[in-house]
Amino acid sequence: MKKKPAPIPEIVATSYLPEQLPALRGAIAIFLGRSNAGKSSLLNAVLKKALARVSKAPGKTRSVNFYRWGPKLCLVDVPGYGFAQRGREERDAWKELMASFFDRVPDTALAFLLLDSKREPEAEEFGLIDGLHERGVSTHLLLTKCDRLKQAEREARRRGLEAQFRVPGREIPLTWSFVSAKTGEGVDALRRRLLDYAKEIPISAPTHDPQRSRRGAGH
Ligand SMILES: Nc1nc2c(ncn2[C@@H]2O[C@H](COP(=O)(O)OP(=O)(O)O)[C@@H](O)[C@H]2O)c(=O)[nH]1
Ligand SMILES: [Mg+2]
Repeated sequence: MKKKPAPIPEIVATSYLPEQLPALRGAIAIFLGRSNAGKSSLLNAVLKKALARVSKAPGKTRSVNFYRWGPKLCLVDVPGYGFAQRGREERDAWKELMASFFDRVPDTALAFLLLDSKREPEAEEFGLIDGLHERGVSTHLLLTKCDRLKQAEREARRRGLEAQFRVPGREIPLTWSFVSAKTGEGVDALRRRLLDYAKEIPISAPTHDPQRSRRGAGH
């Protein structure tokens, strides 16, 4: 049997403002994490195409970027929360954009939270994990840039995460894996996971309800 060619990824929207956000339908995979975590690099590695801009200076991306990959799957590069130092106005605009975006995210979405494997998870990461869990969105933690870790550091990281996330009474079923956009480690597995996920999700009507988005803006 002839193998089906891989779908060609394309940018479908770049939203700087809430009113520019597109309706979300079908399989939605969101990539979150603070600025410089490696979101754009990983997306490019998964898509095998340099669509997302990789920044030299942290905190550059302020738009939510949507990439369509095949008829059903939409990958979303969500800007990081690492530029609070840029001033109040910009921070407030970012918060509003995030609130509007999360209002549109269906509970069938799949979230990938990226954390630089050299960094410890902090309040932002725990907050995002809890917030996504409350919305019923499954979340997988991706420990990025793992090419920079020695074997012993990996082991330490693994044990640290067990201690941080497997706390008795904390019911959040979080899974994680190491990835590197540089060496490709974990990238094929992630790509397969995305394609399998897309197979499970029917193409549905847009989930965005403007009424709901006005009421729910509270991030
Ligand atoms: N060593 C290494 N560096 C990476 C990797 N992925 C990203 N980087 C670097 O980390 C910085 C931030 O990457 P970027 O993808 O723009 O992060 P974003 O802000 O989360 O989108 C850039 O300098 C990248 O070259 C990786 O897998 N390994
Ligand atoms: Mg980026």
